[in-house]
Amino acid sequence: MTRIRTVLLGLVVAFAASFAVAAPAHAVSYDNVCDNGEVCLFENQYYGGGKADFHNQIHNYTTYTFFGGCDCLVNDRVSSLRNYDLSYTVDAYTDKWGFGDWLGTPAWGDRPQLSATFNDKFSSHYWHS
Ligand SMILES: [Ca+2]
Ligand SMILES: [Ca+2]
Repeated sequence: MTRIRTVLLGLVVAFAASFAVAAPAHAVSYDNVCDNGEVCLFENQYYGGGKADFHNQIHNYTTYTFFGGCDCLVNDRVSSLRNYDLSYTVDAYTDKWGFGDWLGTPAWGDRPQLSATFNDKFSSHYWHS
């Protein structure tokens, strides 16, 4: 009985280990690193000041804080952004939940200097193909 349990445990460990080896380095959303598949938002123009990186859509920026810079809420403070996804466009909106004016940034595109319409106004973003 003990022997069978040991073998089973060994199989479980081997299974888990195979996963650990096979899985590619996974991009972590909101970890202060702009990875492929994310949109990076910046507090200042030309990607300066605080930074926030997101893999998923975000309905409401008031629940997120910039890494570095002002260390303040992302909402209504974004002044430049970069789309690090290779295939999806990111649409940023001036209001929560995709309301208000919107600006699309294509895959691998960037916005170093947001116009007065959008500067310090974004509150949510969504992806689309
Ligand atoms: Ca990241
Ligand atoms: Ca700003």
